[in-house]
Amino acid sequence: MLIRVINPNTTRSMTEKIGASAQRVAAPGTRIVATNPDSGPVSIESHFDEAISAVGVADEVRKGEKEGTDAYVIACFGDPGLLAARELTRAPVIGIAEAAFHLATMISTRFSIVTTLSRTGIIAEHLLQSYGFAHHCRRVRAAEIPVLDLEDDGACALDRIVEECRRAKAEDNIGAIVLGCGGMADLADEIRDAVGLPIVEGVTAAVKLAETLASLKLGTSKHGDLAFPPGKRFTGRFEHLSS
Ligand code: 2AL
Repeated sequence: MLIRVINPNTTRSMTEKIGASAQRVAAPGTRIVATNPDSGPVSIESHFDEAISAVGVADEVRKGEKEGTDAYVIACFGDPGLLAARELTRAPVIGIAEAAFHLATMISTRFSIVTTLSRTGIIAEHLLQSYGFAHHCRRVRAAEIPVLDLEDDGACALDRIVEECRRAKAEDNIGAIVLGCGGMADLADEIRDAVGLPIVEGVTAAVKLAETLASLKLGTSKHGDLAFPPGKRFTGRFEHLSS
């Protein structure tokens, strides 16, 4: 089985870390290809960053279609371009936020999210609402870490995330914590051991769900709104998308 794990930002070190975490939980026989767009923001911390990155995610799905990809993972916590990506393939496409929300509700009645920056918290809140998980989430918390600090050993990111998770455990009356950034993919075990709660991490959750859907031959429905987009002419820098 071939799973393409797309890091929507263009920071290669983060893509490699995400790929290693994905491969660590993958079943024997699953091959992970971890990629990121050639162009776009180095980190995704705003609605603008998300909008630009969604074009890169679509490009990565189009590349994956030429390689016989069995399932895709979008490894950014805003799930940028998720529905557009689903339109481009028959394979399942899983966003790390939706994967984490689903698994968290199966092991707890209430969870909190610990994400990077307060301003990206609103993106998680919108997703909770649109996916129907708002009632399951007590609180969206931020450790106030810029995304690229997760790539910097000197930034004490782990300590700050652990501190925020401990506050969530003490104050939120929750059973589990969802980590709110693809760049936290390698931290779940250490955080769980330090905090003493189940820690749901989206990249690993999404890989296991992607394997499950692909092995059950459950691909993206092409009946209705997720059918391939209608062919049409694109202009200017998107002319190559014309069909
Ligand atoms: C993210 C993420 O997962 N990757 C990135 O660049 N920005 N989202 C976030 N809330 O920090």
